[in-house]
Amino acid sequence: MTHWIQDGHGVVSTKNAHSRNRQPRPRAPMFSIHPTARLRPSPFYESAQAAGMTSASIYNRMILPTSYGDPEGEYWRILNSVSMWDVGVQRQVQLSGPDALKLAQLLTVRDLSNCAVGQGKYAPICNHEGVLLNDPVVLKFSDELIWFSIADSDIWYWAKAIAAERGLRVSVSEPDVSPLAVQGPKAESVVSDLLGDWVKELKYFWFKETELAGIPLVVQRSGWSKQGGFELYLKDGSKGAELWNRVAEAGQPYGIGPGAPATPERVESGLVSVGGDTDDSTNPFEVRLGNFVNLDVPDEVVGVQALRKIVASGVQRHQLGVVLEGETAKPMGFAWESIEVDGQRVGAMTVCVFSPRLAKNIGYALVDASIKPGAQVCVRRADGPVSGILQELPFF
Ligand code: THG
Repeated sequence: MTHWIQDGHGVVSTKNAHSRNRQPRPRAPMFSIHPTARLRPSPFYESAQAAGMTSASIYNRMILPTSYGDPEGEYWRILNSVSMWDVGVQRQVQLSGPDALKLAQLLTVRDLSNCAVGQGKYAPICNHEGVLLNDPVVLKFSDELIWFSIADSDIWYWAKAIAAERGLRVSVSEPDVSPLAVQGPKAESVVSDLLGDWVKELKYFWFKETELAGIPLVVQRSGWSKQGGFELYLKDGSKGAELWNRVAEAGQPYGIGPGAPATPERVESGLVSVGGDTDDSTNPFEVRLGNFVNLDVPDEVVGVQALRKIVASGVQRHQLGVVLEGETAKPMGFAWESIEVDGQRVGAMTVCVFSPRLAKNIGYALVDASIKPGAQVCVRRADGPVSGILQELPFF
């Protein structure tokens, strides 16, 4: 049993098996986000605030709630029961018109020719040099209507530019669509109680359009965790609070609570954060996304020719897990931390977080391809060097 203690300053500590690992963190200066029309709240923003949101990040020029004051409790809830996340920042880039499918295929190096109507695919977008720009989930409604559910970069401009340069008959727009994720082992019970048993038949990444008491939705078996779950894409931004409340109510018997994409869970699970774990020269092979690249897509697909050359000449870096020595939680700050072997820089740690399951600080290493799992490394951390061991990903 875990007992959560609020110390009055937003710092939460716990009395459980791992309490020796937890130290009060230096208190961050309090600030609030200045409202401006440049920065959009999601339709769930008011609900997230009412639910006690305590921290947020910025993603696609929107506010992404990241915690409700109890990060470790929120982590265990995703693992053991069910959590609901405002991920309205996962914006949709809508391609519509006779050349929608053609544009979609030009934009991603994953082969979409076998993507069925009603199916989603995880589909990396690269630039002409093969550098990873984004890793959206593609949803195919028809050959003439496709969504790219994007990560954090401005794919609207990119898609519009490629469409214009290639003379395609397609309109690129941003529809009124905002995902609410329901993640965890009990997510299926919550979503089937809400929408019906048919959701149990949905295959991984497949989706269906539906309605919940007049709230228009797309329901997909997906989400940025490896604990299973669904994403409810709200198609009417005026109904955010209504959807939030209905999910919270349906989830109550299963112990649902507000949460967010959890860094410890995603790192343990080996999920990539494009922009966080990648830099302006990272290609998909370097960060374990090679399985989502088809080198035999047509030459006109943006980036594929560069990727063929990269494969032919050998991929220079790869992404491994790193387990650090020490049992005190020391998450990473804003910047990558240098990784050395025998005093030589071989790459960087791109994320570091305390893993509650391993009771260690773990992270990702983007290192020279010659550095293999099992290697002993030194990470130049903010407060001094720490040794660690590299291993294959995922951790779980
Ligand atoms: N859901 C939706 N949109 C999104 C995300 C999401 N847009 C932004 C961001 N997340 C995109 N990034 C990812 C990264 C990984 C996965 C999904 C979106 C993912 N990957 C699995 C894996 O790597 O194991 C499965 C991939 C597969 O087998 O196809 O789920 O979360 N709507």
